[in-house]
Amino acid sequence: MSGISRRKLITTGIAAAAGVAGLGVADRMAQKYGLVPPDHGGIWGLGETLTYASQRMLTRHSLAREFTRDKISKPPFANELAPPSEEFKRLQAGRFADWRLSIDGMVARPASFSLDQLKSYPAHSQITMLQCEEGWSYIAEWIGVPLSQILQAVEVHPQAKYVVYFSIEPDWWDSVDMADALHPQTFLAYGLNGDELPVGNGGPLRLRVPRQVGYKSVKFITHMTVTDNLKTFGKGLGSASPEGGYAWYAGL
Ligand SMILES: Nc1nc2c(c(=O)[nH]1)N[C@H]1C(S)=C(S)[C@@H](COP(=O)(O)O)O[C@H]1N2
Ligand SMILES: [Mo]
Repeated sequence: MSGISRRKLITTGIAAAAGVAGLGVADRMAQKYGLVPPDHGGIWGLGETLTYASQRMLTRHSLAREFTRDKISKPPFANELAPPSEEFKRLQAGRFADWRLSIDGMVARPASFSLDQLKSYPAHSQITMLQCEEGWSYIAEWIGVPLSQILQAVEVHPQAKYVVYFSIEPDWWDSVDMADALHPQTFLAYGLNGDELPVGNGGPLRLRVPRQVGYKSVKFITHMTVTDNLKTFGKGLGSASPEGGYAWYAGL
């Protein structure tokens, strides 16, 4: 497909999603509101941009479905895990007292939080479904602090566009845009179903992103960077997932 007709299709999709007339308008909107995802594959990668842009237009403020307590899955099953590293075992032996979440990048006050410090913020909870791209899912109560609270504490620069987050597992890192980072259901989760978050489910600390597919909810979070440019991370596609063929934006 030629560059021009691709572009036309994208802007037609955005125009439809936004309910505006005219491809020129839609084109300018896509640029202005940053609706081109980092893994778009070319100037106008058709599928990814269309999905991301129309989801963002339609669901920017929507909430993931929350369930009543009787819908919680028993027992919550966990995905397969790689064997823990020596570093992880050392932290676990110390009951995670030395676990830290550091935040840097486009923030006024880079900081490092212990679990106790994170728990000193008002705890929030949500009963939501975690859906794996492989087709299975479970419903659980997630307890933690909304990421927005912590981003507020470190004072994110107004020009910031993304939050990149890293696991103690080196292959696991991802990012979300500010709409998802500041979304009220995006949690730094340290609890599950009234208890500590089990290691099998990403304990002691995991990012919970309930509006996207399970792989965005990265386990064992140790570091976050706030940025306006994803090109300098990994292969520049926004996360490890597109490097393996999965979409950066995996909205439900
Ligand atoms: N660090 C890390 N995070 C991860 C994974 C992983 O293997 N390592 N698996 C991902 C995938 S593919 C899914 S579906 C969910 C599974 O969450 P669960 O183990 O709580 O079921 O975690 C995601 N986060
Ligand atoms: Mo998954």
